Amino acid sequence: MIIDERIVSEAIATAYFEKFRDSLDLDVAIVGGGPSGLTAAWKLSEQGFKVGLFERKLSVGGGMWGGGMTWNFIVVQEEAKGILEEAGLTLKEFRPGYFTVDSVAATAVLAAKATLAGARVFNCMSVEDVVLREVDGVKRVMGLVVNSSPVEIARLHVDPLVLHCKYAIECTGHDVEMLKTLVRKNGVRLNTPSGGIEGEQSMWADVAEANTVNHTREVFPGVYVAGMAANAAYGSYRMGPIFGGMLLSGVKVAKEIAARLR
Ligand code: 48H
Repeated sequence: MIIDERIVSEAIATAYFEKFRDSLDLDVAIVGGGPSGLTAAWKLSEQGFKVGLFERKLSVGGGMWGGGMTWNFIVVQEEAKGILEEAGLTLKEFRPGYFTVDSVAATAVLAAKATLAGARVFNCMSVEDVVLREVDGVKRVMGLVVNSSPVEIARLHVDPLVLHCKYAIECTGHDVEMLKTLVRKNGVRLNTPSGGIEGEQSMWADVAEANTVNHTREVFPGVYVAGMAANAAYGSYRMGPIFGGMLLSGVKVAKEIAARLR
């Protein structure tokens, strides 16, 4: 076979733009590809929903690759271990109820489950804003405003592109970036005690893990919050490198949105 470079370029351009064009009307748009976003993408896609996941960085996985302090293992508690087992991993019990797993394997497996289930992952794509509409006096998020991450990093003055979704999931982690933009630009009230972003508190792993799941919910019409962003939005604690709450939050948000979409 003689390789024609032009066909290689044409193949990539065609495949990518077909994927993007087919993602202009999503059931669910996920902002951020950390463990909570990847788990939500996997669980929604496997039910046949049209899911797009937008990740600023070149690699998905967020804060999970590095385990604790770059020592590349994570800990998962009893309640969440079944999620990683379902993804094909074997976990090792360190003390009763505390399981360790290689963080690179865990991240890679979640990325594989999400993409193989059909989630459209757009890495190197930053969400810079949302689409807002007012229907019957109620404001609602209807989509995302996205830009190429290299454009964002170089601070080039290039306009973004836009897509619509039935629901968006805020999974941007500690920075809760999408919600911050929504509140800053539109002065809207969130479904939080103060109506704003409560902010993350210091370390209290036990409470934080439970709250990550409890606070996974619709925070503004059309927007659910999951993972570390749920803690930041509702003012809970951090938990360090135990990841069960992130996985359980991804499962919960997928379940709740799936019920609404049906
Ligand atoms: C596109 C964006 C944008 C944007 C950010 O931080 P993450 O891993 O998020 P979670 O919530 O799934 O997991 C949190 C976990 O990794 C963690 O930090 C823990 C457990 N910390 C405990 C502690 O005590 O510190 O991933 C978020 C992802 C990242 O990959 C970002 O690059 C991405 O979101 N992102 N993508 N557009 N505007 N903002």
